[in-house]
Amino acid sequence: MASYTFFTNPMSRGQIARWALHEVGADYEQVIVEYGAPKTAALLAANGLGKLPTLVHHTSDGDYPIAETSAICAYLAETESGGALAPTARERAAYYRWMFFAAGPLEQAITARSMGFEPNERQRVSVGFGCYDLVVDTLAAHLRGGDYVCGDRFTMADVYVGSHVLWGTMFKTLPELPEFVAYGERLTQRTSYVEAKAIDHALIAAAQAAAQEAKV
Ligand SMILES: N[C@@H](CCC(=O)N[C@@H](CS)C(=O)NCC(=O)O)C(=O)O
Repeated sequence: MASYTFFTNPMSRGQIARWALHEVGADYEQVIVEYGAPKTAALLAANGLGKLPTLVHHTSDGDYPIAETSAICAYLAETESGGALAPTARERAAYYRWMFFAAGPLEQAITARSMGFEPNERQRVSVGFGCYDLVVDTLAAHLRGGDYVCGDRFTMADVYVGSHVLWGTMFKTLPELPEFVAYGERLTQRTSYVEAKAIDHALIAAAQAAAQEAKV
């Protein structure tokens, strides 16, 4: 049995988790979950939300389910990278701050805008992200200060934060600021990124071909 069972769909945040799995060289078996299909008991047992990605780590002490893409990334860095992609003491503040920033304010700001919600002055006080423009400017200012989230070294925070930046600039939910573009170019050259994307893109192409064939 592989060390990890990986519930995913190639057109999901599972792409981020796959990149993380490849960065640490984890041994995993994938379970493709079709959108709209009933959630299996195995997925729901691991994650009551039935959301993707969901990972189950099979260990000699038992099975550990883990969900939330940011948590999956952090877990893999700590558990599988021998410390290489986890933060050092000096990197820890930036690592956690920007990982949580991406999972919280950044994702909320993008989602709110894409669903047509722009908080007014009064709402900005209680909305966790404040306002979209400030979230974007704050992240860009941080990336201007170094090649990676923690400075000059790639860590797992870059898999998560970088995925948001790459996704956002590709789908125009983030502006194509020079800081975002340059950061994205550094990340997409990584072997693990290329390997992981190739798998998801092949799965997407196969699903599209099958759907096309079913129509004929
Ligand atoms: N907060 C979760 C969100 C996960 C999520 O919403 N996943 C979507 C795909 S990107 C999903 O599973 N959608 C299918 C469904 O809800 O049935 C995370 O960051 O992992």
